[in-house]
Amino acid sequence: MELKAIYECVLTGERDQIEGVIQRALSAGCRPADIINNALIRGMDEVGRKMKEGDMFVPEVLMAANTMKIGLQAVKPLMEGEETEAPGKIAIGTVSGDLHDIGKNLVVMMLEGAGFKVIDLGVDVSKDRFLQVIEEEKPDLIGLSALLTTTMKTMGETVQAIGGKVKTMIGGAPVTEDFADEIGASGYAPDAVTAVDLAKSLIF
Ligand code: B12
Repeated sequence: MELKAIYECVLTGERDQIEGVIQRALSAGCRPADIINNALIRGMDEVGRKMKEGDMFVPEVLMAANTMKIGLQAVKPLMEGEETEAPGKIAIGTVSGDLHDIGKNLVVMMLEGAGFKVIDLGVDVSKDRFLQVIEEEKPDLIGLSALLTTTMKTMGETVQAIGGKVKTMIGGAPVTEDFADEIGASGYAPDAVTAVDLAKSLIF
């Protein structure tokens, strides 16, 4: 019931309502992970379907996306601090030309929740910026996100430019394991939970 209300809020872009609805769900005993996976992400999936079918357009999608962001912020404090010792440093960003950041933010949140130190480079991150961060921050791992078929190309170029300097993990809706092999990325994860396991396996 409560999860359905959160899902509806994302779908209709009710950004003023989402926090209250989430608080009610938490008070009713819903787990933060369920709120993320079974309400927020499901809502965004449905938004994606509607966008594809031409039932929703960019302004409405943007409202839904903002609502999702506020929702994620409300659950974030509850996901942190499960582990204490930082298992590694990860720099992550959405590649050049791509402004989608909801999935990337979710990955950041889960990695932080798992104790990693995360440098969030934001969106539209150029190849040179990734290289600069590798030089300056010496991360153990680089994460790259792409949501457009056009920016998958940029992702490939970026991974190739990074070469063997640091391991790379990639993700985003159009990205696949095969694509990761094709561009020479160290690993691919389909979602934020798997991204944490992947990061651990790549760093250790
Ligand atoms: C929200 C959204 C937008 C919002 C973005 C808001 C924001 N701040 O992110 C706005 C309205 C701005 C937008 C704009 C555009 N969008 Co848009 N958008 C979407 C939508 C509906 C949802 C994306 C999303 O947030 N999903 C929810 C998150 C949780 O899922 P996710 O991103 O896949 O992330 C998960 C995994 O992929 C993985 N992951 C993600 N990143 C990473 C990184 C690593 C390292 C790892 C390991 C894992 C990982 O973990 C995440 C969590 O589980 C998708 C549809 C879809 N189904 O994907 C279209 C979609 C991606 N958009 C699309 C398009 C075409 C556009 C525009 C070109 C539209 C336009 N005409 O202007 C612009 C492009 C702007 C740009 N230059 O980037 C198309 C892309 C088509 C294609 N094949 O390239 C899609 C698929 C819609 C469609 N069906 O047509 N969009």
